[in-house]
Amino acid sequence: MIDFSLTDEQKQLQQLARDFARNEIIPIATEYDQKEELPWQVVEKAHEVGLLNTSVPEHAGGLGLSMIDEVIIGEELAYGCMGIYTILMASELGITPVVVGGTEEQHKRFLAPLLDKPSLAAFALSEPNNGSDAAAMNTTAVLDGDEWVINGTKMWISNGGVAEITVVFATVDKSLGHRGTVAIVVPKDAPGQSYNKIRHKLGQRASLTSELVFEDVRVPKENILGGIGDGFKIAMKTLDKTRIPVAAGSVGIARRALDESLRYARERAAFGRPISEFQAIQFKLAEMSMGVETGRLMALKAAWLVDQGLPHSAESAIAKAYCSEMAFDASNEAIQVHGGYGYVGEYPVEKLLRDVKLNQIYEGTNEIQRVVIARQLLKK
Ligand code: COS
Repeated sequence: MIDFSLTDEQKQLQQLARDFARNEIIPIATEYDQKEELPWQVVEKAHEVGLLNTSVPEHAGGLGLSMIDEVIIGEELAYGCMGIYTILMASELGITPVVVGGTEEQHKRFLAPLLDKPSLAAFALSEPNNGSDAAAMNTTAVLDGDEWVINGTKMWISNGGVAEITVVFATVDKSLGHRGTVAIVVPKDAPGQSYNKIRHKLGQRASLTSELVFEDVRVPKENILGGIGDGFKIAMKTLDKTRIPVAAGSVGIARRALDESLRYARERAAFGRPISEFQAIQFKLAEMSMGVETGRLMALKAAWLVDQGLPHSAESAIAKAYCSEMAFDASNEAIQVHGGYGYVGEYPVEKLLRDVKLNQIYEGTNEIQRVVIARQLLKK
């Protein structure tokens, strides 16, 4: 049986996230984009209303929301601002490897404290010289008695430097390739960590993106998730899940592009009538609507597979790549509908385009998504 309706709880969640975007995100989005600053008050408010760290499992005291729930929330929050949504989304990204690769005891130890106060998590895989080839990581982890000693530099880390916990992927022996990798939880207060905020990003400027430096950082040996050799696979299993919220966020951006275009097209007159009466504009609106509808279905289907415990690598890659490209096109067309006004900051559409560009790059470039999809096709 196929049922496209949301449950009453899901409708409430959607309304909560929609109100949150309208009241807490949209009013400050431009300001924080211009300031290139993380709006911590949004993290506090999200914690207060229950929209932060929602994937922490129930046995660790969290809400343990399903992936479908995450998709519903993600579309609404990104409608407000993709950069601000990235702060919350990246925290779920930092939580997911603990959920995927950790024991119940580790879930309680690392994730329960995140719920006590407004707190963020982070996921540190990419390095200055390794992005797509994630297994080629150079950050090292050496077991010294009862402690791991971590050295190296991680790059492009969302929430890097402010997160309470960071899951760091490292190698114990580079010659072993992915079989030498480990995933280790590093608390913020472990000495030897420093970070550099990356400035002058094209978009998503309200989210903090950092370079993280680890110099002889020592953590207990019990902070490893899984065992030696599991790091890369934990990262892959994580990304198979967390690419879906990127897809959902992209749908939110596209819906915003559509709404802004509809509003403007009704107001703006040319040749004696509103531009919404011209087919050239109507077709753009119709294309955007087609994209929103198809993108949302893809994101929901991938999420449904996750929630059913079914294989979902290809579907999450399809949703991520399709939705981010669809939303890029929708934002681009929204600027075109707005003409010259779309090109300046007075209207929000230029920001949509700047923000959505990153959705084609982070959590695996869209070229890597195609690699994942093609490998699944050829495996069959
Ligand atoms: N789930 C579970 N295991 C997986 C997996 C997945 N989705 N993908 C690969 N693996 C396993 C493979 O089965 C293989 O295991 P065995 O050696 O035991 O058979 C191992 O991992 C290595 O896999 P593979 O040889 O396919 O790895 P590659 O080095 O060729 O890399 C890609 C595969 C390119 C897909 C991977 O490096 C990738 O996703 N890169 C992008 C990273 C990324 O998204 N970065 C963004 C960071 S967050 S901003």
